[in-house]
Amino acid sequence: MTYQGLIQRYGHFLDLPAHTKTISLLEGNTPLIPMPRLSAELDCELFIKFEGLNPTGSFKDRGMTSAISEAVGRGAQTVICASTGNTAASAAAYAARAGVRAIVLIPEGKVAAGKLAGAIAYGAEVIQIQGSFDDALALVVEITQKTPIALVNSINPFRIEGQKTAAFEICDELGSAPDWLCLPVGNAGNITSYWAGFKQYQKGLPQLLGVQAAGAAPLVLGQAVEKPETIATAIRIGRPARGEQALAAAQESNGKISAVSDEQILAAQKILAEEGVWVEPASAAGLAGLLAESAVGKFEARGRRVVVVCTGHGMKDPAIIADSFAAPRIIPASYAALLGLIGA
Ligand code: AN7
Repeated sequence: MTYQGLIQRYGHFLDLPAHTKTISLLEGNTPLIPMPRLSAELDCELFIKFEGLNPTGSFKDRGMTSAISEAVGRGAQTVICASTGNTAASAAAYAARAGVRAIVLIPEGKVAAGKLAGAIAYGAEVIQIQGSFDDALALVVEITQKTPIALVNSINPFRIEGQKTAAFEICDELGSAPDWLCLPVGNAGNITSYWAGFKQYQKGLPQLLGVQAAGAAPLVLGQAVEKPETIATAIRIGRPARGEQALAAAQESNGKISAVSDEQILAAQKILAEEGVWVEPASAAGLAGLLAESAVGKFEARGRRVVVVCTGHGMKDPAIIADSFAAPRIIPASYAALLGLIGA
């Protein structure tokens, strides 16, 4: 059967109202990529769920197909979200597809180039807020309580419904849930969705390792972070809307929420790229957390099946790479110069 997107494939598992009008860009169906080198190093069976291969380059498309389909089905003319970037691009694309207006609020100067460009390309009205993601989220919550504008942040329960499908796909592909699922945590919608998805699908439950950036780790510190800071701008969030649910999921699964430094995140990004998978910094947090747990011996890797969720594509944030590497060398367009440079 031709692939028709997540609502078509898993709609019977999703709690969506009858008025839902499917808006799809054939999201989901992302590969579970085996990582033989990392597996050998950690003595486990490690896979990357590469969510960067969704239509707008991040996992957000799973929840956006469902949230926009519901909103449009009940007649919404305008949708709005606060975003560190990926939600903005995704909301913009699905709103464009549906022919409705999209407004996105982003923290000033802190959104990676590929995300901002995406939101603009898809035709969203992009507004920078002199504040953090958390400030922007408070604003969109207020305006959607007072006007008919539809909220498409992951506070919206239909976002969670759509994002459950990633857990379904992993179970379908492996035949059962993995032993461990490692993923970045920002506003905590995704970890909440995975846990709900695994519980519903009844193919076993993984232990969850949710990973925050050390400079934006309210769930590890046990309190909100007023001025979150991390190079992983996607998860630069100090007051996760679904923080309680994330903590409950980690605990129920006998897993944990941990924090890693920006250096650990960048190191994990490099390790993934060296095995052919380029992800944005936030998306490397899951692996960074796994490596940190393994190093202190808390993670019993041997023989385990581990899925690391890489939430967004490396192309979202080209500056992170471009800023830290020397520009490619320049030579005259001559064979001699080429041979002289590379040796042979
Ligand atoms: C690549 O786009 O919050 O814990 O506004 O872009 O479900 O928030 C993005 C979050 C992980 C964290 N990886 O997911 C937004 C936004 C990437 C992300 C997360 C985000 P949640």
